Amino acid sequence: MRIEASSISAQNEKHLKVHQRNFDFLTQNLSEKGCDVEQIVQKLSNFQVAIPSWALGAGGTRFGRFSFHGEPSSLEQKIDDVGLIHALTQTAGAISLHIPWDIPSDYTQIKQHASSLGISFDAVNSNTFQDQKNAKESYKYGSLSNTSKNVRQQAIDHNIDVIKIGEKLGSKSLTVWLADGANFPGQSNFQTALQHTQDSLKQIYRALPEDWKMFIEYKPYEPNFYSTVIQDWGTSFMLANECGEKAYTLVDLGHHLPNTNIEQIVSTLMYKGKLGGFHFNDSKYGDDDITVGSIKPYALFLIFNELVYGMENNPQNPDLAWMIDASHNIKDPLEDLIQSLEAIQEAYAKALLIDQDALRKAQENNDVTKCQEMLQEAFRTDVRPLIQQSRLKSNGALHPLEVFRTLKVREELIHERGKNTVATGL
Ligand code: PSV
Ligand code: MN
Repeated sequence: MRIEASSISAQNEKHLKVHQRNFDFLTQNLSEKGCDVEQIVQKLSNFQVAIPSWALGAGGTRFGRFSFHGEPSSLEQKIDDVGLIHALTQTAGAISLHIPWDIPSDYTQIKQHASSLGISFDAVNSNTFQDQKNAKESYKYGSLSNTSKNVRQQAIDHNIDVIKIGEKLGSKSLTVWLADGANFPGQSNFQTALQHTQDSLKQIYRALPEDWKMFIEYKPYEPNFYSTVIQDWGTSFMLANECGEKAYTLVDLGHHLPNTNIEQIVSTLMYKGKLGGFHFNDSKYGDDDITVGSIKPYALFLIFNELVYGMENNPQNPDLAWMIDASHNIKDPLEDLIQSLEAIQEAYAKALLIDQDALRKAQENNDVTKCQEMLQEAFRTDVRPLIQQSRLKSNGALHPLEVFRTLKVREELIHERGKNTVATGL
């Protein structure tokens, strides 16, 4: 199924008058405060977030999995799903593949298919947290950190294969997330595990094409519950520095212990030019992978405030790779992803309202009350007309979720694909 621009604009017709009124009202208010509304709308239009191929099927938990039917059962269909989200939101122009879940059989055809939908290939992700069928070695006790040289070599080779697959697709980065760690005290020698991981990452780094980046993700716990080799941003940062200038830290919002000040981590990494990418999701307790902005929208806004500051003031930091990394246990993944994209755009738009120079001045003067007021004033502004305007300009939907339902997208997908298809992924 494809959604034509004409059916989106027909749906937009119904809301145009109200949208114009809201947008004009907000534009006037913001302009009086010195905001450049046109520039903000342009920045929102330019902002693209990759959709992970593994988030298009039902996620499930270790207790069960409930299908919502019509899941994509091939890479082509996963790209179709991202195409649907992108047609509606104009914000999801890329897909991030996980290997070996998504190995293309015909590269030329898959590239043509993606580009016909305006979709490019973002970071490729390696998988050394599961054993693959017929694999010689097992990752039960780790991959890049394993005590066995043969296991480490298999994991290194896999990452190099993933780079080769990504090259054929036009990807420009590799994301490495390791489940390596220990479940019990005493199980692992921390220093040896770290040393092995560093050596293995350096070997993968050497295979990286000139114009590629390597992103090193960290996570405090799960699936190992006592220790994780790359447990925090400091370890990732240290490893990225050891590897070289093309290696960066990747921040996944769910990979922090409760109440961690993620905005400060973001700021430190950008200051050092080492923040490479971002995985968006939200959580209440752990790596819950739920809809972005559903639990802590203010924290997300504070993170975006630092990102905006960094994007304007840290030329030493490269452009960031944005991706949603969520799991959909009970909601339709496409609806959930649309909600996440909206929440990301909202936090970004609110952060763009902050007058960074004025904030700096208030900070220099230690005017704490004013600093807080400035942030909260921006956060309390309803910026949705700005996001809608940016979508309208790019032929997206004013109300993507409503159009998704009005056009009966899920029903159509079930009709095309059948009820019991299952997407690859976790
Ligand atoms: C791990 O929890 C993670 O966030 C990594 O990004 C993985 O690649 C992804 O989830 C999918 O398992
Ligand atoms: Mn992640």
